[in-house]
Amino acid sequence: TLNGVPGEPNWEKLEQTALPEGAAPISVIPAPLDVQVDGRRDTAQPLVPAAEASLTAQKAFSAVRALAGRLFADEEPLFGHGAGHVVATAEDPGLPDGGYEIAFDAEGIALTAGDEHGFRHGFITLGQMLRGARLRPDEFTLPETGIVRDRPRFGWRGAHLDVARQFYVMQDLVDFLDCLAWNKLNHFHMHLNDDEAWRLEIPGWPALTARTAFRGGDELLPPLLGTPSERSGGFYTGDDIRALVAHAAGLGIEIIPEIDIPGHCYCVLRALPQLCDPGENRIYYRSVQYFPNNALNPAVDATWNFLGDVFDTLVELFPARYIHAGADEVAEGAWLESPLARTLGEKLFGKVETFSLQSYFLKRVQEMLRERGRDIAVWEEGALGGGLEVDGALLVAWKESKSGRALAEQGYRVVLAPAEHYYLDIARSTEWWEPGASWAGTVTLRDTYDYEPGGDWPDELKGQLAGVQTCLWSENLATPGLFAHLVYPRISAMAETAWSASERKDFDRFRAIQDLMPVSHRTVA
Ligand code: TNX
Repeated sequence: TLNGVPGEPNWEKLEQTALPEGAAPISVIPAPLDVQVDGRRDTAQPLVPAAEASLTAQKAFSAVRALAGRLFADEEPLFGHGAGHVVATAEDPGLPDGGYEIAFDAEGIALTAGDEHGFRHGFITLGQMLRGARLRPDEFTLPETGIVRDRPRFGWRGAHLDVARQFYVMQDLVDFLDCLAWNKLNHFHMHLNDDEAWRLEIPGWPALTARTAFRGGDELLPPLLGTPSERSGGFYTGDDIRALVAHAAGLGIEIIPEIDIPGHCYCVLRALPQLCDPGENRIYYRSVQYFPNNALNPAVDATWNFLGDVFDTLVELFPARYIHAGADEVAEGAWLESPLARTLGEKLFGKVETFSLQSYFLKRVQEMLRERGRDIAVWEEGALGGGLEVDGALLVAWKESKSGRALAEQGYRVVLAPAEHYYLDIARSTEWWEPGASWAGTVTLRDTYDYEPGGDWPDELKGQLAGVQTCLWSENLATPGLFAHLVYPRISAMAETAWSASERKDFDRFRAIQDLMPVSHRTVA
């Protein structure tokens, strides 16, 4: 289901542009930090590891060889064993995390890295060079001499995917992870539930997935339009997640699971009525997306039993430091007419107020995660009403580019995902035929590319900027082709900012190379 063949029509109607004057003739995205190269090597041969490569280097080579084999299955292999361009490898613990150096000379190619990530990144760079040199030999080379020095700008180079509003089968996720890896992205934020569905099997709570994961199979929600397929519904078992986490780890990608609470829980409350306050017996608010009474109630004991089991499951399946607990878009008015919540609010704060109760809810979640050895991540609304304890908390800022700075000033660690630059569900242009949401305007490739994270932050706050990520909300992503259209190449534009030094960014250079990047989901298998 992958198609990275150059010459495919690019749906954003980018003409194929030439590499700008003075740009290094290598087809590498994201742009490396320092490139001085000359000459060209024969491109018929694949890249092969030296026999004496360390186990770490061998592991990275095998992972990248398999990755390229999946991404470009119809092409001549980029990596092999036996005859080819031998890549000598050496370890230098002095190199920065994930960084690498490649030296080209008459003796051959030598890759130096400080860790497995660095070797993987170096091999990906070499594979990208060789592939570009094969497919567009007039523009790109696998160099004869010179040096490439490279290291990532941010540690958090992420992509979020909403697997609640649409179900993605395992192969979809593997294809997407593979594309992330080729872009040197290393965090996959997996949005596992929303008002419409809950996608993770939780032992002891079968009604949750049975009643919510198959749209149209239950009275909770209307069926999806179109022909039912394997993508119309489903959920992930523990074994699915273990396999996915292992696949991602082999590519250097950490999966951050998100359980979106207390808001966005319409289907949970319908499937598990024991989580509702029985006194809250009428519709008294609707969420942004117009779901009635969709917030888990902190004053209902069963809420905490349920969440204990959910977090036990998450901690068992996902090794990541952070567990994301949502916290976005709790409707103003939530809990105000729940007698149990009113009593709790009066007791705790002497008043009943949605965001104070939200803060109480989230601090309790933060504590539950700490007891399980993990830290909490939330969307930026997690700072409302008193917020979280800043120690260890990570906030994902999405509302506008400036909101992240205010969160950092409060002491939080921040990931920037501003909708007007990094929301891939927003339409790419104002053309009448352009699919996508419009609430954040339009997000052109250039809007994504040009965003400068932390550009207006004072230096003393910059240490709190963990990195950047795209978000893909899937309400309207009914077909795989639409997914491809919205995700690529904007995700590569974000990846260049996540990885490359800002002075290395050059939109014209990026444009000339971007169609060599792989695309998942373009066709239906
Ligand atoms: C806002 S961004 C949401 C999602 C929607 C998205 C649509 C955020 C944390 N919440 O529930 O899907 O807008 O673009």
